[in-house]
Amino acid sequence: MIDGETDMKRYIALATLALFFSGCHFFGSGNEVETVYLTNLIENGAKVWKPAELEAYAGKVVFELENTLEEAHGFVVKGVNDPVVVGPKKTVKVTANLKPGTYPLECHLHPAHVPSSITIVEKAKL
Ligand SMILES: [Cu+2]
Repeated sequence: MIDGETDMKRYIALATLALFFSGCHFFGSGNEVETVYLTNLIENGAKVWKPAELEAYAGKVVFELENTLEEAHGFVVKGVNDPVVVGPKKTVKVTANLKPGTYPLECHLHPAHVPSSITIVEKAKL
């Protein structure tokens, strides 16, 4: 009974925290860092970073890169950051400072690796 209550309190605390962080995107002060998630996998026989298209606000963007495959893959925000290698079955975080525009997200290790793209938009001024 006591254990159940503790679990419930823990759950509520976590749920509140999750709500707080998910709300940041809309109500943030403008200084928070946005995180986007990309997963590397095989789709119809091709190596792809998914999703194919991402969107984020201008400023610092953290790319959390999950490589689900058995070989290393690369990641570069073209024209912005240095290429990074994500090892087999590894997750790596890369931070890039991005101005408004659309940037290809490429694997520099495999020319056939299908790129994704991210569109950066200016934060709305209230
Ligand atoms: Cu690759």
